[in-house]
Amino acid sequence: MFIAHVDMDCFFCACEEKRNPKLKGKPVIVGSTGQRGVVSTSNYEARKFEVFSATPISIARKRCPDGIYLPVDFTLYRKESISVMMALRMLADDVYQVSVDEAYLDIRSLVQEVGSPEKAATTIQEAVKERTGLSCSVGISPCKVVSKIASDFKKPGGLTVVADTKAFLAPLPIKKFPGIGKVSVEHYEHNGIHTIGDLAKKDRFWVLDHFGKHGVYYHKIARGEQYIGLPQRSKRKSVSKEHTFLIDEGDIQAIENKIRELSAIVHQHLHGKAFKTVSIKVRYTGFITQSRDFTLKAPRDDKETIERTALKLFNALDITNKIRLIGVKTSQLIHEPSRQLTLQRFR
Ligand code: TTP
Ligand code: MG
Repeated sequence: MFIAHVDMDCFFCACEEKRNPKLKGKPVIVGSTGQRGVVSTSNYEARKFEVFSATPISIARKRCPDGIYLPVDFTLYRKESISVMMALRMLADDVYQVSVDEAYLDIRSLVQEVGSPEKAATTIQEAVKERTGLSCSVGISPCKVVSKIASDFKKPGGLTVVADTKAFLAPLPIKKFPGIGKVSVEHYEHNGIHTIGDLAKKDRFWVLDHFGKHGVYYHKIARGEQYIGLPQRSKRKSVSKEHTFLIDEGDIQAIENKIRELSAIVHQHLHGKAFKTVSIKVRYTGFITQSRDFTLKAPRDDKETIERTALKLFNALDITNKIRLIGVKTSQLIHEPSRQLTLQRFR
């Protein structure tokens, strides 16, 4: 099993630098600009001045008076985040987005295809760069907790593949475990546990007595005895989008335009998956509903095929009444090969 954790490098700042390349090379700080605000993030130039996420802006301005201070623009970051996730979905068997700038990926097939987890990590970084111009760090291991620690290991642009979990974790401070906060760290240190290796050396019952069930959870990971995977997700069988007109529509041109619009949305929601069947649904005034579908000879993953097929199905209908609702659906989704189809574009 190979789980990758992908985390964008100084994400908000990187988005700002992409929008305004003149910012590159200068210390940039994004956060609420008022005196009482805190820093959301800073780029690596600003971090040299000890300005980090959650540093009060007033302190940041003292430490880095020549920094460029920008307000938070979530609309921009959300847009970039969507593009990043689209790039990831084209490569992975499954993607679990956990925040605006990070995701876990099941990359079993990718590793097989490119030959090694290192190459898979490079492929991911290049794909994200090509699609968005942004840089990310990647950690790969069989356990999601370890992959998250690994992606943070050599930021920015980091690439860390963990072959020996126990050896990799041993020298790291216990606070590197996601979920072990300040209070827990004090408790662990008070009991002589400073590094993850210190925990691994202890007996399981001692750990249970001192740190409870949570402690045992981390203890097993520290010893490389437990791999935390990604939750199983049932694969979607179809992707569809419908539209109900405010007033029943009789203008064929307007309905065709709506079909084009719905096809584009369906295509976007497929996230690169291929499909074999395209269907339309038409509901007339009075609720009479018709649906038609067409199965292609071979799977396709492009918007034009959805649009063309949906329009053809629509034009073949004998329409005698106004239309209340129109829907476009793709089904017989191909989860694995579609990823390979799209992968070829990165080569
Ligand atoms: P992070 O991934 O923690 O940080 P980052 O991407 O800026 O930098 P790094 O290279 O170390 O990964 O968080 C992602 C974004 O979330 C970050 O750009 C801004 C936002 N954020 C906050 O708004 N407040 C916070 O306290 C943190 C930690 C992040
Ligand atoms: Mg980040």
